[in-house]
Amino acid sequence: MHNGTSLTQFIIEEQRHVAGATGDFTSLLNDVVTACKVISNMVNHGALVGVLGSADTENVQGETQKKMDVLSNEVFIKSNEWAGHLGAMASEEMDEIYPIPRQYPRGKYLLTFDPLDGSSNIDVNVSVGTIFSILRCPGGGQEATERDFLQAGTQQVAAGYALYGPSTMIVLTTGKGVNGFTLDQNIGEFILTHPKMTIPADTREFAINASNMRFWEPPVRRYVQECLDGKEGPRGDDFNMRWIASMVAEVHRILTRGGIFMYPMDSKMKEKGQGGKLRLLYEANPMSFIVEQAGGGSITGTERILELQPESLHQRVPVILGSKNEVERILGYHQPA
Ligand code: AHM
Ligand code: MG
Repeated sequence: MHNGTSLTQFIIEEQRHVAGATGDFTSLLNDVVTACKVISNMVNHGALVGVLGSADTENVQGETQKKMDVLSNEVFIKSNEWAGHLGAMASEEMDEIYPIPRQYPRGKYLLTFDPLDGSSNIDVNVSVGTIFSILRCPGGGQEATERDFLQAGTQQVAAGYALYGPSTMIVLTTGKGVNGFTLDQNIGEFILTHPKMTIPADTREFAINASNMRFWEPPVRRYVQECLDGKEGPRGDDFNMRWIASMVAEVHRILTRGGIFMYPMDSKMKEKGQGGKLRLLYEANPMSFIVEQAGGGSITGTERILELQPESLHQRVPVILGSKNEVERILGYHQPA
């Protein structure tokens, strides 16, 4: 039994330091946390409650949806549409934005989310997660449009993820550092277990899907080759490699012990006219906000992700994030000689 600070208490205490805070934001975060608890419970019960497998539908990106993708999306909508804090929501699993239905009051925030990231892992019982980002709605939220969502990542009010792993965790930033909370299943509360998470600036561990190696651009090839060359190579040290194919689990490892995560631009994506693999508004931006708040870096290769001006709701970008010195090295490799 843990007697520490609960996530609810933590958010309320943070709100006390914000002049003029109405409690709206605190209440919105609480609803997001509730949604994550419900998803955690479904993920946990898996095959026992018949939630594994394909839904036989496709999302806007042409990816086959898992049952749990669809269910998690519904959970997020139901938990967050009624309370009057939001103007609209946007999700990986919905083609268009979801304006708050007329029977509910509308509020001043926008919520974007990937309800079940890494869902290719769900059927094989490997960690998955939820990623979310909260923005202010420019027009106050009454008639929110897709354009209102197209804000640079630097404008995020809060970002977080839930990791459904051996334990369920929520990691959160409101722009004042990063804190991690673990779900105590006995009392149904998230408890602050990882205060002030920071990413070591140096690392000897990298994560990339090496099956794409033949498509990589020269700077990423060079970086990975130098890691693989180990002690005898230019880095003068041996490196370790991991690839979980769940960005949430990957970022969580990096927040815990450092590392670098890459889903870079490659020639295969270029040919298809695709800007990258991961989506800017509900994957790259919230993760970049968290990583930077923990002292790490996050770039496309040539640019800071948080400064990109989004052009569309489901825009994809290349992502290279993690330990600061490694991110800077890779940025350097992308500069013209
Ligand atoms: P998803 O949102 O459809 O689950 O896709 C995002 C996931 C990330 O979590 C992960 O880093 C990546 O896709 C894995 O891609 P790949 O299967 O190419 O290794
Ligand atoms: Mg995703």
